[in-house]
Amino acid sequence: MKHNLPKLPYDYDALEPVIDEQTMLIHHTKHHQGYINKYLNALEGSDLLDKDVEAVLRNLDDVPDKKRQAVINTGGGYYNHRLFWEILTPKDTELSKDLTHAIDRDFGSFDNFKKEFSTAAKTQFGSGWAWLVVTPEKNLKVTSTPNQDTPFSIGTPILGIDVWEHAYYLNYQNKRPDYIENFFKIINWEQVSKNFINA
Ligand code: MN3
Repeated sequence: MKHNLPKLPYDYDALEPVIDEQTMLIHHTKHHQGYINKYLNALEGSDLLDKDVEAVLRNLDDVPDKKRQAVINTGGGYYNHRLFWEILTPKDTELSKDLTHAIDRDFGSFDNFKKEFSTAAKTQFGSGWAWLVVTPEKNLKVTSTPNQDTPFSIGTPILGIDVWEHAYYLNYQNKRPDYIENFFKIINWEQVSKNFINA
């Protein structure tokens, strides 16, 4: 199958002022493209390239030992950013009733969820991601991962925030908490609600 850099569903400057045009351009065309290129290199000649990267990451036991860490790093970067672009939007969107109910059930309230997610994002030491995942029991859970690790061992991610400095440094420098707070203004809740149904 083809492993192309996915087109963004909006312009590079569409998420300003939350995320600036230059950050989006570099993040998409350099970082994300770089992970895809390195993933293709790591698995060159392997029939694992016939599968979608998500299927490969969900079945890491099928990856040869000496390629596994490279797949975790580069395939993770490939997959994580693909999800990240999808769950952002410049438009005002709303959570579905189902997702609202599930958040209330599992976190008590949307505010509690936001607090827990933001704390996970703030306290992820160094580079990584914070996630909202759907567990196999269909519960919502907040978690975080280092580097480009994916959260599949805990559940299917439906929302994630990239807290690598490359995601925010031009605009926010060391102020990761401000980036996280503003991130909530550009979440595509329609897409997250779809992800919730499909998880
Ligand atoms: Mn990134």
